[in-house]
Amino acid sequence: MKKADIAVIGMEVMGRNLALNMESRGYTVAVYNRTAEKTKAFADGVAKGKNIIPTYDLKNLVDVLDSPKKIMLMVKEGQPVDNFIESLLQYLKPGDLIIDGGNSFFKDTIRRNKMLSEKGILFIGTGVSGGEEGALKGPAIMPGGQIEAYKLVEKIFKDISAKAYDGEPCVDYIGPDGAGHFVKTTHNGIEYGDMQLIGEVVWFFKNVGMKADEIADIMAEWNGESDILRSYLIEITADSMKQKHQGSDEFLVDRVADITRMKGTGTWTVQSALELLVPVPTIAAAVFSREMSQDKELRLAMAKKLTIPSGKFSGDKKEMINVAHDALYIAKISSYAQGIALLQAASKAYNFNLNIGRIAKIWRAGCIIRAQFLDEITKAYEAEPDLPNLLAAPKFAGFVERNIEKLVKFVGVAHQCGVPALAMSGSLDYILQITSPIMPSAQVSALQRDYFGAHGYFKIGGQDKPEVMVNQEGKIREFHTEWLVPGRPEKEITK
Ligand code: NBP
Repeated sequence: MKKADIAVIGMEVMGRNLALNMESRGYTVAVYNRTAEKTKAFADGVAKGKNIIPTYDLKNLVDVLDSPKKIMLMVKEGQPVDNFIESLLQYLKPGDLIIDGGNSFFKDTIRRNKMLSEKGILFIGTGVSGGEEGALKGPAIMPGGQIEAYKLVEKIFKDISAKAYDGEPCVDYIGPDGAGHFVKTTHNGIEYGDMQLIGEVVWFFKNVGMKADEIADIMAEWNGESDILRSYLIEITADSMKQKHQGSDEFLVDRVADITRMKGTGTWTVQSALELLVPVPTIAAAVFSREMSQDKELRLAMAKKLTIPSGKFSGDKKEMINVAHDALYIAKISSYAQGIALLQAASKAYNFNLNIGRIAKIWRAGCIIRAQFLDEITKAYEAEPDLPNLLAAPKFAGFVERNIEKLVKFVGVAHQCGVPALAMSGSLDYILQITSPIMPSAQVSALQRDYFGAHGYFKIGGQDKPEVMVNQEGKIREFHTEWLVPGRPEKEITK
């Protein structure tokens, strides 16, 4: 019997569909699942007659594989991944490869990579994005690990991945150990941001009196061939908003509870951002909004206790739709700028050696945030690899300068109408902060910290000289005021 080229462990939607995808590209795939019934149902169902070998114990799974063995885990992240790695180890030899394709936490991936490489086993932690359909027809794949490990599966990954409009496969070697999972996690954080931003605009439209199908039409227009907002998420918003509630004339969106659950990657993105000191207000707003959405009982109770006065929208609806369009685009640029800044900081901190232009390229198709906008990001980083921030790219900077007042207007009008817009305003304030040579709030809090805690402060040359004062050797000069001493003398701190 022909040996299998690769194995997939985990027969839930992702594992099943990836196995089918691989088989459809000419590979023989061995499969295994903890609960044997799922393997059997798969083998007797859609996999019947295909080059898919069902196995019911791990030794058998490894035996039917060609060497070096390539085994892809598509199971729930966390302990199940560690358990499978431990069980597989007894059957593997140096040079064999384990791939974790689930949404694992990147620090777990770094740990597993280290542990396995000490035993000579290669390990890839890879993001696989695109959900159920992507796994079957072509996902975006973000593999991290040893380059020699990637070489073992490069062809398979390229064959099964989505292809961008120019035919390029949406997969590329991301970097060592946890790089792939970090990039996938950040991709999901950016996805949270996109979803929240779109949700806030849709909710605003609803609050100014538009019906779901009317909003669906606007979204469909925004997904037009050459529209700057054209993206998968806008497309599915348009499609899902038209859906009627089964057996009634109501729209489904009007009957769906305002509770968005989450699995963890958005939270990990924000946690990493906190650890690496990178502000990601839009992504954090998306996570916080999901948290707030889940406390339905609290909101129901609070709505009875506190009535927030709000105005009614009285402006021109058509004009407001155009305002919202450009406001959403700017908010999106801001959100991606935050996500990319996080990738860059992680690249430095963990030596991931990430190439932002190439990562944006991978995201052009297959994944949930796919959009033509990503092409612009790739071009921006190809033209200027050392861009200080995405917002500095001439094309984006120009658009923001010309249209920022629309985001200002959107946030203002939404708030006047009592519509929360945490992510939209987070995006706006991020732009306002990052372009402020002097952040007044920081000046005030620096003084407060020195006053109550003698934490010291730096100085600038004056309101017209925002650069921080340095000494002759170029070192930043630090000062402290003796707040409680009469005359409040100031002294320079020398370390
Ligand atoms: P799930 O995330 O629902 O995981 C189901 C699989 O994990 C089954 O094979 C199940 O075995 C196995 N499993 C569990 Br649960 N607990 C286990 C344990 N203690 N020991 C051994 N196996 C265990 O499946 P999925 O939605 O196909 O996702 C697979 C991976 O891909 C996950 O990491 C997920 O985060 C990631 N991912 C999912 C999507 C998506 O759209 N669903 C997209 C991108 C990435 P059992 O059948 O015996 O219970």
